Amino acid sequence: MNPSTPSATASPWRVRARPFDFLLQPGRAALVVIDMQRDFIEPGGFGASLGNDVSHLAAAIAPVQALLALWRAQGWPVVHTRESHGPDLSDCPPAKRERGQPSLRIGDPGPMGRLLVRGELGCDIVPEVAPWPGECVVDKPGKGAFYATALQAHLQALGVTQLVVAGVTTEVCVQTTLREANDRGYDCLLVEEATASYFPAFKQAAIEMVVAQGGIVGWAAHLEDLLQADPAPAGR
Ligand code: TIU
Repeated sequence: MNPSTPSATASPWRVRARPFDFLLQPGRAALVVIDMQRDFIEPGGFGASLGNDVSHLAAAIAPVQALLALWRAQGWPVVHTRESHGPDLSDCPPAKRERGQPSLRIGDPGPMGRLLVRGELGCDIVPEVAPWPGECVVDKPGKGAFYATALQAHLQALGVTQLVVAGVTTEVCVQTTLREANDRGYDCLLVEEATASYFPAFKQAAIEMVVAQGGIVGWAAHLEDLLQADPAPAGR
């Protein structure tokens, strides 16, 4: 059997999580890696132009690598997203471009090319977690990965019902995507070590908001608990 083909008989993997265990369905859980782009993670990009200390985000790289290794080894679906705009910025609302007082705005030239513009170096995903040929890359003009993209159609075509979510930043694009996905009926698991924020307190608060009220938005798990999850025997 093609390993990426979901089997109705495959046992779920029981992952220790908050607010309660997450039963990961092999082949039906996509790994969604949000916006691991140079423009957010490296100096000189969009995140830095907003005045942020980008060094906080590097901590997510190795955990995302570990998740990618697991999903690729299993042949499960992987989705990468990029917050990005076309060169003419026709998909960038003026309200987004003109917000605040950044040192550079979306589309302005910086040391890694024009900020958040597709085709520029800064818009690329950092090499450590770069997409493999054939993996789905969703370019999104908003903070959420479902807004103005084909993500939902792609997931439906694959039979995906669960999302395991990683990437940056926790309280902006990750949280927006989690909320969009939750409203669309996906069970979402956020991997704590595989997400990061410019503001560690915001990261923690966002995680707590997800799992509060009985998992009002979804679940959160530690990376090791996901990596050590095993196929649960029937009935476990
Ligand atoms: N500024 C910030 O924290 N994040 C973003 O603008 N985009 C994403 O989170 N990807």
